[in-house]
Amino acid sequence: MEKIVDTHEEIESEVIQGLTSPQKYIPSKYFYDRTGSLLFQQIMGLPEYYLSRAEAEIFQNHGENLVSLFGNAFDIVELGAGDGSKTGILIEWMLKANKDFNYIPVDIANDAVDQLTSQFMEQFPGLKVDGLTGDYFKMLDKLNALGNKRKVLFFLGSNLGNFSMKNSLDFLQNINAKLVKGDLLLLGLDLKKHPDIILKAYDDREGVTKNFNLNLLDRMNREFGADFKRQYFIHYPFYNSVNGTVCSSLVSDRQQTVNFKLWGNSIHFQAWEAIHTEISQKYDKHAIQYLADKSGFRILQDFHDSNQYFVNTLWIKK
Ligand code: AVJ
Repeated sequence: MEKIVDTHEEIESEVIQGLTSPQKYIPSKYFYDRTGSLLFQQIMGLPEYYLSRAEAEIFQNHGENLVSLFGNAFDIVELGAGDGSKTGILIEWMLKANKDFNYIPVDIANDAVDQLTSQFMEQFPGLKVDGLTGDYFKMLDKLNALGNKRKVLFFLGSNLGNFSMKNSLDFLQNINAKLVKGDLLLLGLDLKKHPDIILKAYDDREGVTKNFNLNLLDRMNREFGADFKRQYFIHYPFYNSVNGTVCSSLVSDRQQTVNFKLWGNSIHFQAWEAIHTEISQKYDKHAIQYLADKSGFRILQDFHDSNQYFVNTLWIKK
């Protein structure tokens, strides 16, 4: 398995740039250290977090149909594979249909890739798994080296939603440029629905999502010698029904200064100043069509769960 790790300089400049900008932020990829990955797995099992169940339902009910559109021989590359719990359902369908394929999971969380690789090799004897750890963008450059079978890229779980619409478009165009005509992209996207349902998915009763969000600060303390006090920050997500964006933040409940021992920076917070930690975009048909059109893909087919909460949309490079 190959790893491309961000350098200390890259991490320092990303984190400090975020925390010294006029609107403070921490890039959401920093959620996924070991603790964060475990917390996200817990989130996927929460009653409020409908996304994972909806996608699993789609794969159970429509997986056979969906994988029949892949052809007979191809390589699956999954960006942001995580624990692969839903992908396993599609792999079962592909094995049942005797498809000839390799599976290449890519994730920022090293532990997740290691675990997924050993789990899938055990669960699916004969399946060829070859994982990669690192930032999506760096990993895309590896795609060329894969050989000339058709590529089927998976980007599931509404992971695209962590990008702004503009960055999503850039990213999809980037992906498109790395593919050849006829290659496929399977996206999992969360759809607009009643705002209360959406907000609750990011503000669960048990407070797991709150811990997931606050773990960012703990991680800064653990890895970069910061002295964030998590009790002085409030987990505050909200859903903007106008643009379809859930915006998650940590709000400083007082004036305070946080020091990063490792780098020697002091970050000052005014009372009620926020750190923006994540966006989770919700889509509709028009937005999805727009993204496909502008990034050089054609929509082959859409698959929905019974509630129409979520879509898996299969695109082909034009
Ligand atoms: C993994 C990015 C799809 O935005 O819904 C879950 C992460 N954040 N709860 C999402 C997340 C808070 C999740 N994604």
